[in-house]
Parts: sequence; C-alpha cells; structure tokens
Amino acid sequence: MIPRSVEEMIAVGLLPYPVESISQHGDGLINNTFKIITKKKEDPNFLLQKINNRVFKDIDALQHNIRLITEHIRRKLEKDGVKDVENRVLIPSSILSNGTSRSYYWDHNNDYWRIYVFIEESYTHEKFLNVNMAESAGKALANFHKQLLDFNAPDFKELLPDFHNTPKRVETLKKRVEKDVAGRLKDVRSEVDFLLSREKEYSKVEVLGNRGILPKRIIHQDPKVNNILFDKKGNAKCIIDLDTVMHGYLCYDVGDAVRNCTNTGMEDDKDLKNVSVDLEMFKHFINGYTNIAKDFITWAEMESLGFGPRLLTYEQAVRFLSDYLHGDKYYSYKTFYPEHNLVRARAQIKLLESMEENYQQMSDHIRSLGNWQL
Ligand code: GN1
Ligand code: MG
Repeated sequence: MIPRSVEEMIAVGLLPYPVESISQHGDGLINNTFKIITKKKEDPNFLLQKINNRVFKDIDALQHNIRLITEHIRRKLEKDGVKDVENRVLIPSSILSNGTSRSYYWDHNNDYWRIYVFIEESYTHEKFLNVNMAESAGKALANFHKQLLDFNAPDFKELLPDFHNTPKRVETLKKRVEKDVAGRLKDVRSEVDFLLSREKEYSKVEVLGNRGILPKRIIHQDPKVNNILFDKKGNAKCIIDLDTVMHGYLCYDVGDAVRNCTNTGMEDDKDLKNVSVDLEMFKHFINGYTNIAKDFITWAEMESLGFGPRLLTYEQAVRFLSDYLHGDKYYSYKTFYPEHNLVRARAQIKLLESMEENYQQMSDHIRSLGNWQL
C-alpha cells in the first residue's frame, strides 16, 4: 500500500513532471522506498525514499556524506574513461516544485524524504541466481573498496559509530537480557546461551583491529544482495544504499555480503532446513572479490575474509535477538508479526552453524587463491 503522505506529496506536485504510477520498491529493513514512473518517456523515473530518522538522526550530514561518496566515485569513473557512469544521483530539493532550500532532502510534516534518479535497466534480487552473479557482485564490492581507497573528505561524518563493533553489540544483548523489557526472555534462553558462549571467539577481529593488524578503510557496511544493482544479464552495475558507508574492516563487508547473498534460505526463513551457506556461491563471490582486491588487500586482511562471514552472521543474530528482547524497536518498520525478529535470529544462528561446519573449506579456498603465506 502506498502511504497517504506519498500521494499527498505527489499530488501537490513534488516532482516537476507528470506522474504515471507509484509502487513500493525493494525490501530494505530500514528505509521505505517507492518507485515513481513518470508519464513521458523522455522524463526520468525516480526513487522516493523515506529516511528512517530514528536510525539516522542527522539528516543533513547523512545526505552530505552520500553526495561526497557518489561524487568521489563518479570522478574516479570519469577519470578512468567510463561512459554512462552508473551511480546514484540525488535530486536537490531546490529543483522540486516548492523547493527553495539547497538541501538534498525534503521535509514533509517532520518526515524526511529524498529522491534519486532511477537507474534504468537495473534490477535488484534477494539472492544470487547463478555463480556468474556471485562473481560479478564480488568484483563490484572490491571495485567499490578500491574506488574509496583515497577517499578523504574532512567533512565526512561517521554517523553510526561502532556499527559493526561486535563486542559492543554483545554488551547490548546482555543489557536487553538483564532488563527483559518485553517479557520475552523465557522463550529465548537457549538462543541467548548459544550466542553468549561464543562471545570471546567473535571478539577476535576487534582485537586484531585495535592492534593495528587490520587496517580501517572506507567500506559499505551493508552490502546485502538487494543493495547491489544488476543488469538484465546478472552483471553487477553498482552498489547502492550508501547510508552506512564508514570506516571499517574489509572482512565486515565481505562477511556481510556472504552472510546475506550465499544463504540457501531467506533471512527470515521459518524452515531452518532451508538455511545453510552455499559454498559454490561463496567461492565464486570470493573469486570475483579477490580478482580485483589483490591489488590492495594485505595478507592479514586476506586471512580475515574467511572469518568475516561467521562474524557478521553472529553479529546479525545478536542484533535480531537484542531487538526481539527490546520489543522490536530497531527493526520496527519491517517487523510484520510478533516473532519476526526471533525467526530472523534463529535463521542467522542456523546459518552460523553451517558456516562454522564449513569454515575449513571456506578458509582453504581463500588460501588457495594466492601465495598468502608470505
Ligand atoms: C538493514 O536497510 P537494509 O535492509 O539495507 C540494516 C543492516 C542489516 C540488515 C539486515 C542501517 O539493512 O545493518 O544487516 O538490515 N541497516 C541498518 O537485513 O541498520
Ligand atoms: Mg537496502
């Protein structure tokens, strides 16, 4: 269903083009996105997105960050002679019908909206459909990292500090267990025990980072498969949903992509038999990633790539379970039934078990790709 506010904004002529249709777009858990198709073929189509300002409180800084990142990437691609640069373009509010300010978002009754030009001939998926897609997505992620190696804007702000700081996520879980505000702890004791028994194991990356063994780089932090745009043939065109771009370790991004993209089931699968890591997809994704990343990745980072998927799956289970215990406050927009976050946490736990079982094979594959023992 299209919210009244979207229809109202369009009706008062938000866009300076006649509109043909509005539809819900994509499956992100945080922001709410609508596709706007314009009447005339020559006019561009748009994505209208309601920004979740409970998560992103500083909208000015958020939008400024996105412009810095997209402009940096655009400059890089143009310098490399890439024609038809595929990249998000934000619409400044000054070109909108009533727009006067020079910001890149729109305030409608204290809700914040932004508009992107829709990238034509682009498709999003909830899964890799074949190994070529996995390989192409791996390359796209590595190219994204490569393009941002020299990104250094003094006015760029880290908006969600400690986003993937797993020990801090575990501390939050412990607090939620202690307070049990929603009275749900009694149903999830075994899940809590499972996760807390692994606390030390999953603090390793933070320790390596603090010792300077893993360098911090600018990374995406949320490279789910539905945050990658593909063309009709399944080639990745670009990475979208740049709200979370911040400093972090490469294994966070590779880990989160593998967590989300190589799951044989769904993130909220109720049937745990469906859920496991697809090793073929994993291998192809890693092949694509390292094919590009070999130019800049360090030995220690390469070693961390096999552990990243386990780490991010563990962390995501901790996050879903914490939110369940907290009464679904964080994922509130997209929690469709009372146990939804618990179902998600259980599916992540199942995926984690599958990755722990297959860890040797995953790490061996990474080691087989180069002389990383040096
Ligand atoms: C959220 O909005 P979306 O669906 O791209 C979340 C990610 C989680 C993901 C789980 C800002 O991403 O961190 O991994 O849901 N984004 C934020 O599906 O919290
Ligand atoms: Mg998204």
